[in-house]
Amino acid sequence: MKRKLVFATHNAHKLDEVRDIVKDNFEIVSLTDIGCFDDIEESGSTLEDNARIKARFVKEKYGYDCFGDDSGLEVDALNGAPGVYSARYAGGNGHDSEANVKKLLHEMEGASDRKAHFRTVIVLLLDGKEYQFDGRVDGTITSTPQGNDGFGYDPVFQPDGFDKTFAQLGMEVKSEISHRARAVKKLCEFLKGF
Ligand code: ITT
Repeated sequence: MKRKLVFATHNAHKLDEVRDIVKDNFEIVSLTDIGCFDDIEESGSTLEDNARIKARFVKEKYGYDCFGDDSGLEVDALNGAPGVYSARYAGGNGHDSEANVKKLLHEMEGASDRKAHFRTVIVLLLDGKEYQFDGRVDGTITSTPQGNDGFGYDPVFQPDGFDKTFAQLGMEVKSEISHRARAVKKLCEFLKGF
């Protein structure tokens, strides 16, 4: 029987991306699947802190082995913003992707350096120990949104080596080269030993 591991997220897109990569020895379940609807406050000032907060919350309250992740878009010309604030860049409760993208394009008006990267940090709590994995993908911010796949900043992020955005390239490419895919691959390599 597959061993159950909680991915501390409600984000169905992220869950699909991870399940696509971890196919073998673990059954990945979400916060929704375990009935956790608490508002886990992502109060850390780094991606690492937030990933740890999510994983520890689940372990402490529900007892499951668990991993939490946090990702963000870090733009060179904006000194690494929106970074840890990527989900709520445009304010409010966050997760308004259209507003976030609009604000990003506004902040970058006239910028000649359009280099950016997505970064993911995963914190895994397994058998009483804590482990950390990270992944990064470099690219540029386009001047207008293009494509309908994916989520968040995908319509304006063009990974290096491609002439289309993540939202045009879709899951097939994303599950190979995305920040999350790279961090999850490291996680999977590690999990194979269990
Ligand atoms: P959780 O419920 O797991 O917290 P989330 O949507 O907040 O889901 P993350 O913390 O991983 O997701 O990422 C924060 C934000 O960074 C996310 O809302 C997007 O705006 C952006 N982001 C992260 N990964 C992305 C990706 O693969 N493509 C586009 N935008 C991404």
